[in-house]
Amino acid sequence: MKKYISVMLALIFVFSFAATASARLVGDVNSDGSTNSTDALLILQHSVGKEADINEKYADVNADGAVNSSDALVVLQISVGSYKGDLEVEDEIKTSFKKDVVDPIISSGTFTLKTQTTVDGEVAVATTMLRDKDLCIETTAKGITVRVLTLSSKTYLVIPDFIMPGVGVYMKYDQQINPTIGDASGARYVKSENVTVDGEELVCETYELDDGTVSKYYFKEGKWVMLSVTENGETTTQKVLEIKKGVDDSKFSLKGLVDISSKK
Ligand SMILES: [Ca+2]
Ligand SMILES: [Ca+2]
Repeated sequence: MKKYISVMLALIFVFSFAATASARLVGDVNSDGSTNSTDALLILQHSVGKEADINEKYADVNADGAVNSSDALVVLQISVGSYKGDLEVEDEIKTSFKKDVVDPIISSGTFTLKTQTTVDGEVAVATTMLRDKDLCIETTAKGITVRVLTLSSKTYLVIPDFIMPGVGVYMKYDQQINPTIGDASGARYVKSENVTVDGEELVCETYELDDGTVSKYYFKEGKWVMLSVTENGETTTQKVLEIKKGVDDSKFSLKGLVDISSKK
């Protein structure tokens, strides 16, 4: 069964970033930043079989499937300001990075996902490990490492270096923690687009669940670098530092830890 992780938890915080979709000018077939008679001429030359240095994908300006004088006419209308349609369009691209890069690891059911957020200017790193139905989320913030562990549906809070380095404690945690790990087969592909995030060119794939949850997967050169999940109007964004199959089994053990659950 495919598993879907829409992260995460009160431990994980939100940071904001600026993402802009890249747009292009309609009819700018030579990509020089303006739509003018040069573009119209290039389209005409191309349409009569002459070699023209154009982006063919953009040359079908009226999107009727053919490149011909009708497209050149539209470009001329744009250049003289008499065109009524959109002058800029989103540069849409189809990819399947999520399917190829992310899904095989997530659906394996045993994986490690290392993410990073920034809280009040401080970097917080979280490592999420799923081992079948058990989950471990380890965060280090301000030098303190904390682990939230679920083992056979019981939740524990572990502070591994509480007493001294290597000597830790744990307590049973009454509060039910529900990281959203569910069936992702209902996630519907919405679109892919080129976006610029903090000056970096990324590919963004958007997926939506029936309950309205929107997940955006960002990739740089095929590598998964960021995830943002919007649920009930709240967006959580995390940088992805690492994703791989397998977990560190020692993180799922309470062995050697002092149980302080009963002490109030
Ligand atoms: Ca041009
Ligand atoms: Ca056309």
